[in-house]
Amino acid sequence: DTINGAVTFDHVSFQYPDTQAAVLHDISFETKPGATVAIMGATGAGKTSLVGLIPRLYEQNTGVVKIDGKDITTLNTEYLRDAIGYVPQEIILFTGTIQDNIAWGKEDATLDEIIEAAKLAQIHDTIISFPMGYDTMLGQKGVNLSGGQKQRLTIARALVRKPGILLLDDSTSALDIRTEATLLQALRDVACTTFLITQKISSTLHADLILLLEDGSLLAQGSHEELLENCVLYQRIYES
Ligand code: DGT
Ligand code: MG
Repeated sequence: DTINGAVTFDHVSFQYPDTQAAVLHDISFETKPGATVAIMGATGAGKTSLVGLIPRLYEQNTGVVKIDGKDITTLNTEYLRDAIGYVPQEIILFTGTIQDNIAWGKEDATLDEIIEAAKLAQIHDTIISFPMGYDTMLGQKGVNLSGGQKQRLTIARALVRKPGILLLDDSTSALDIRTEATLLQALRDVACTTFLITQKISSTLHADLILLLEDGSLLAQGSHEELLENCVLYQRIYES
């Protein structure tokens, strides 16, 4: 069972179980399968919390989250975690080969699948430029990757499962504008719905939908042109 990747939030609110204050307030939006959704907002605005609700890392308190029209609370969690690729804000790489790092969590991935994921993540050319290619060791005994290379490696790790939805939590912050644009286009080409948490206007320019969060509320949503016209905060971010 693959998913198409239509995501709907319908009046969703959320607070962490151990706290009193709500972190997300009455969030509603919907995306088409294969869409690029950029999420912006200041630190603490609720961006990571919002994307965490999609694979049910946390349960929303009120409202409904739907994937392909189905309430996610009725879906099997194993299935959800398999269908959704999640690249967390903190990068985790271990001492081992590049191939093993990409296959982490999906140890039965074939080399062909690993290469396909690396190509999609725009890191294949870098990998084959190393004398040992996919067998290159990372860490103390091997190469040291740049921040942007590490980010793309962890994106490849998520893509090896061929997810219908990809969650990128600030995972393109170290990429140059062109590489990021190529990555987003490649994800579009394979119809992978992509949620991209970002601080950069360059990443929002081509998004189908931009969600601008402020203190856990959706201050504005729309395309770049729509937000430029209608949202003072977005204008300010654009001009800064
Ligand atoms: P960032 O990554 O610094 O740009 O910030 P966001 O936008 O990703 O914010 P987020 O969702 O991590 O945090 C929103 C609020 O929720 C903030 O007041 C901190 C709080 N919060 C985040 N994670 C947890 C958690 O695991 N437990 C509790 N109790 N609160 C949390
Ligand atoms: Mg965050």
